[in-house]
Amino acid sequence: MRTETPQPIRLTDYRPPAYLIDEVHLTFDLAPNTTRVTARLSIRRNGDHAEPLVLNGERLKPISVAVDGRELGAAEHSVDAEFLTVPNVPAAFTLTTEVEIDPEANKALDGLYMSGGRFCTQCEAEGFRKITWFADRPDVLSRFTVRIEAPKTYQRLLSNGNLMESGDLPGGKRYAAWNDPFPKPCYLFALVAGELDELSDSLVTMSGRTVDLKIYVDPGMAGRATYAMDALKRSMKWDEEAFGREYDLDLFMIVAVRDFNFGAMENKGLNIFNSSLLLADPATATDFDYERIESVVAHEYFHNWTGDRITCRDWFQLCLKEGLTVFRDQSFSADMRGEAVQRIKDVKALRARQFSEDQGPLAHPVRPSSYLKIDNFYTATIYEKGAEVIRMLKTLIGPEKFREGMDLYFDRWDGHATTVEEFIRCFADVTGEDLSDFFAWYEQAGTPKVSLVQSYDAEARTLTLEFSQEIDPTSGQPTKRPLPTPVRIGLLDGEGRTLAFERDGQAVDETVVVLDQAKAKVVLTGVDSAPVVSALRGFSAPVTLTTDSPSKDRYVQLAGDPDLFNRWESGQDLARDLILGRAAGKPDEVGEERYAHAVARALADQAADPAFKALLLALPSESDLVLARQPADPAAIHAAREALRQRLALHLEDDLKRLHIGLQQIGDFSPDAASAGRRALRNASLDLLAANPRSDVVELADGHYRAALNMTDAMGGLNALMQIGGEAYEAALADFYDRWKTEPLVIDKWFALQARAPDEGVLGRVLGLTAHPAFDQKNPNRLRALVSTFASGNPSRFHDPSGAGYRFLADQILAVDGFNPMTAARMVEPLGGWRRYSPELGALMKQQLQRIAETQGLSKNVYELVAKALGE
Ligand code: B3K
Ligand code: ZN
Repeated sequence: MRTETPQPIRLTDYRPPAYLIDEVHLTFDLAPNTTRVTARLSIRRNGDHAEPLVLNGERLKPISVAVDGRELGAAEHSVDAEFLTVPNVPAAFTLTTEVEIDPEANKALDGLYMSGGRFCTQCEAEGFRKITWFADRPDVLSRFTVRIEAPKTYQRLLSNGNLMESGDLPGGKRYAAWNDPFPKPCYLFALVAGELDELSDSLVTMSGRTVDLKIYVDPGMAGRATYAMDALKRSMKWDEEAFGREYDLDLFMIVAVRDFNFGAMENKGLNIFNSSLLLADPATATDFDYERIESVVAHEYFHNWTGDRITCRDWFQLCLKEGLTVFRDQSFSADMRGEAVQRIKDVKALRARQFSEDQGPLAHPVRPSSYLKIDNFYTATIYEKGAEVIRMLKTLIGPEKFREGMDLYFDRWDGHATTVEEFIRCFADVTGEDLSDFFAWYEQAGTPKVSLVQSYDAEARTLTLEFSQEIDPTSGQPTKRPLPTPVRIGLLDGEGRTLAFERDGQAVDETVVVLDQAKAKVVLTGVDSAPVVSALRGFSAPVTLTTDSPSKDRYVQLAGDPDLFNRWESGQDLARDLILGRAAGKPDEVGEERYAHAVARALADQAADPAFKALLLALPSESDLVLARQPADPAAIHAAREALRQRLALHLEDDLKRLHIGLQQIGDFSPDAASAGRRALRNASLDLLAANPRSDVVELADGHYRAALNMTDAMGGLNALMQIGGEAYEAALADFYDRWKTEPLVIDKWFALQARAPDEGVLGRVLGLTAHPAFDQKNPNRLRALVSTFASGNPSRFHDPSGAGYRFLADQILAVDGFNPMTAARMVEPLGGWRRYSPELGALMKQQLQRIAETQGLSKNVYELVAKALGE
């Protein structure tokens, strides 16, 4: 165990900065092991008191410190592992510092580091302090001028803003000077240097300005950036139309790098992307990759306003930029790809990641009130639940008032760092409503449990809906108050037709009931027949809903609820109950047949979108099912889910084979949503057929793999073979590796696929793969592809009763923590939910957490998560 317990940072301790830094001049003399950084900062006191100047700085080799041109002696300043302190400074002055850093040795991938022989940076949240001494906090906004000097081999020298000049220097070197006219916090600083190919384009903005657009990628890869460029242009137009937001600089650049701790980063004017979220062509990227690229390119671009022009006062306000920007990218994707399908995918992701977080020791509010390492708070709660809160706000006040509030926010806070309170105040101001109750959504952790009891009075033609709401205690929040929750409701008759009704005397097809107390009763009138209640349409609030509807109502909904989200949801509910029943030793064979029959009918619906049908065909994932019943038994869930898949495969065999043939690609590949939807349905059909491992199915899967004209289909075939295992699978795996061994992003898929295999030998295979020459623990994409896919994506094998899966994960976490704490910490989550499993499994998981906690020299990042998981 660590000897000193790290102290948390608290929201209530926020103090405005003692000093502001208006201008920053940085000079980088780049060399892989000895980069010299000279910083000239114009600093002024913020307030009346003369306080010591304290700047953050870590892993810096000090060279010199000068105030107003005079170098300070040893007695005039001090440097420790975290800070530079200058006790006496004037009210306004220039501080000039020189430090040396070693980007090549930086395997933590924050600050300035090297990836593939190129220099690149990642500064959010606290990486800038590893580049130079600075007030590394988001409420210090400065104008940056950056000069980069480097040997000529580093052909491109990039930083934020506009290029001022560039040219040759003596000694075989070059330089470039950049200026960013928009004041920004240092977490948005970026620098890239190296050999890169450029894809360039331009766009005329709403006010008629031409913006140059450039995407930089590994040499030879420019052709794979065309989809990202297209997505960027669509995002820029969309933000103009949907939010009135225009791009502000003359140049917008994106750079793709291979070694990156997460997805991408919104540095002002110079976004840096994990190459997996930027590069795509039909041969190497799946439709899922295309979809993610579109949404992440949009997300980072949208940050230009929600994040860069208006930023966070402190890191507790992270959801101010992240939740809001996720909401914006989800809205964009819905417009690009269809609202219902997008909503279903977003809700699936929310449940898989955020609901599980809420059920575990790491549950925290959308705006947390304390942390040890802010890096650990880039969570599904901040991002995905943060987006849900904005969505509810829009539902509650309506789209016009929402837009008015957003306009006011942009107007009022442009150029500032602000808080969630101030954001909400904009909506209170435009509506005249008191939104203080709503604010509790930001402060209270946990997923509300809403239950609904319905009673119909045929004589009075009334439907009474009785709601109750409760939230389980979470760490540090033993009691909860009710949250204002919008529940969108429609009614169907027994045949599945929309049943109109009256609410407060008005005839309507749909209504929103707002629950603002622990209990609420609503009477709908003019209800002509016993209704099927379609509640929480479009997943109007991030809650779990239980109703007293009989399963026959779910079948009516599955057959034709006009709300496609609820149509899909009713199928998932039916499947979940059947699987959990079987896992608990109570199989319902009649129910399973009935379900298979209903799915067949839904598949036959000619009006339905193939992408939607593909979602209908997929059963709830094992990870979702594990969350639904506790203590969870992953092996029993796996077996029960497979049994239902087999029944579906048998029952639907002819339909699935017909779809498989009928949806074959005709003509050229197109990544658009409609074509992707057809591929999704075709691959989902094959996936289900593979539940029945007969030789004709093996042949079908093998043929599918070998005939694939794109990566989506190749992975579809390989995935079906992987489920069945055996010779055909091994041969296809070898073929795939051989074919793609020079393509890192494709080889990541090869590793990940093997980690998801259901067979008993999978852990042995995964262990073997850690010794494969292509495995590289230092590359986060590769590491996650193998280790995190196994731990999170293969519950029945990860939770092997021997505890070997847990031991493997703990070994990996400890090894990675030695050089990349941020990424190591992101691997802890699968062990964190140990209380949800049987006492035997839970004890083995806990044992590994304890082993990690007792390791000497553990990073704060891993320590925080492990300590929380152990309940310390
Ligand atoms: N803002 C970055 C995430 C930074 C994560 C730092 N640990 C990307 C994004 O959310 O857009
Ligand atoms: Zn973001």
